[in-house]
Amino acid sequence: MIKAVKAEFLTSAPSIKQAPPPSMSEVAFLGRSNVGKSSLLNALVERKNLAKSSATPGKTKLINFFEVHYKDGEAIYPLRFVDLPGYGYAKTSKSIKEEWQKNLTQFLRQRDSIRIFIHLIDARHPELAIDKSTREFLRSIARGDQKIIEVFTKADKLKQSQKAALKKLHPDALLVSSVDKKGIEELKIKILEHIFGNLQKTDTH
Ligand SMILES: Nc1nc2c(ncn2[C@@H]2O[C@H](COP(=O)(O)OP(=O)(O)O)[C@@H](O)[C@H]2O)c(=O)[nH]1
Ligand SMILES: [Mg+2]
Repeated sequence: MIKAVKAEFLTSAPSIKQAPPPSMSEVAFLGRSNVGKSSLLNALVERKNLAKSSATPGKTKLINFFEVHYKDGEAIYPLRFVDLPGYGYAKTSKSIKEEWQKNLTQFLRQRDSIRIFIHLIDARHPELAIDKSTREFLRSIARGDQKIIEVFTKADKLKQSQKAALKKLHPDALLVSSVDKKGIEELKIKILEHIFGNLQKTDTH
């Protein structure tokens, strides 16, 4: 088991200019409002309320940074989680949306310390236009050392046959559930292996 031995909120920033110095490998999480991003972040660090589920989704347009240390056997893996504002929230005004689009795009393009983009997609609605354009956008900006991981959330809501169909269509994606914790360990492994290389599997019980 990979354990989060440290998980702390670091800071919030409204744009790349105010972001903390890019001194560590970062994992950026993005997806539509309500996709289950806060729940997934909490599940990944085994905390109940690190990433607070916001009462008014889409209102606080801040980039949140978390300092995370994973431990696997004797090895410690330090990294940062970057929680990006949920997009596609209907009640946000057009000008705020445009301003945010600009900030977010700039952040994603220019933040060199991002090693992984985690694109969250609701497993029940896998074909939304906004997710398709996000996929295209990420593919268009990702550098060679940056990995894109597509994660289908709320897998517990799908029947076995629906899960199989989704897997077939998206063989590289992960199906996860923050409710029954399925796929969480697998996602941790994918994250750590991309950033730190193959993990030592010496202490498998
Ligand atoms: N069934 C199920 N519901 C989930 C899951 N993850 C999140 N939710 C629910 O989806 C809603 C939005 O979750 P939240 O994590 O706040 O989404 P965010 O807006 O993307 O941060 C909440 O009502 C959660 O309880 C999941 O894995 N399974
Ligand atoms: Mg949230």
